[in-house]
Amino acid sequence: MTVRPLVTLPDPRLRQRCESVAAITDEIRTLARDMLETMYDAPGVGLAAIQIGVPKRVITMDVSKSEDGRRPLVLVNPEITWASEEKRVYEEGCLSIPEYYAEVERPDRVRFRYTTLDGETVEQDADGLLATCVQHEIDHLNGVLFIDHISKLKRDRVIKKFQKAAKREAAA
Ligand code: K1U
Ligand code: ZN
Repeated sequence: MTVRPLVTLPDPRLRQRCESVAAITDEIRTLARDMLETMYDAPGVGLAAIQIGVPKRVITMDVSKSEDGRRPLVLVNPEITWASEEKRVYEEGCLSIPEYYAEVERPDRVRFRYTTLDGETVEQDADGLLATCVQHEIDHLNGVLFIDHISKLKRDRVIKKFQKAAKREAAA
């Protein structure tokens, strides 16, 4: 398993729509293993394949806070099939926008469907952090970032900050 480098703002790859996975191959299994390794190393509670530069509809998550072990989830071609009218606000972060956090309002509960690495189709209900995380990760697959859910003023400020940092790095 390999920890792969993270793609960060303002990399344009974060704005692309990712391709559906046609079949669960060894390449997809290796990608999922590397994503889990990268997510745990970061550390994060979720990761989308595009965050390591792979434009495929694969996400990993582990929102367990239990001390008795990890609860990794790998979702291939995930989609939200239902969302509650009730909203909840959660302070989100993003491994592609390091050290920036902001409150985001999203549906409180969702139902999502995905394919497992065994090729099985699963439909699952989520609330709490899992509901927030799966919405954040599916957004990544569509080129949407959590800063798109905050005010334009705040979004423009954070984008500018990362653009400046990237320019400084390129010049160094
Ligand atoms: O997709 C990502 O960038 C990962 C992101 C997921 C996420 C966090 C919070 C709300 C919604 C989605 C992260 O994991 S940021 C890091 C983080 O939240 C965290 C890190 C260590 C322990 C607990 C949380
Ligand atoms: Zn993110």
